[in-house]
Amino acid sequence: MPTIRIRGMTCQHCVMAVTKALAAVEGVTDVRVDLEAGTATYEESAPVDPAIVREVIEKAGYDVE
Ligand SMILES: [Cu+2]
Repeated sequence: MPTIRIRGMTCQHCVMAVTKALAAVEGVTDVRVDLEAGTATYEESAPVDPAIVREVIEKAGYDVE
């Protein structure tokens, strides 16, 4: 299960925004965002391009480390 580090999340609203952005990516399921750790994990039902994951998170307004 991929884990990514995300910068810029400060509250539950950020968690929801990142969760929604990730869940919308084809092949991504079971998104879990940890606000305190600044991480997100997900399962893959099909191969997911990490570049697309980075792109949607950045579009949502956060930075991927
Ligand atoms: Cu927030």
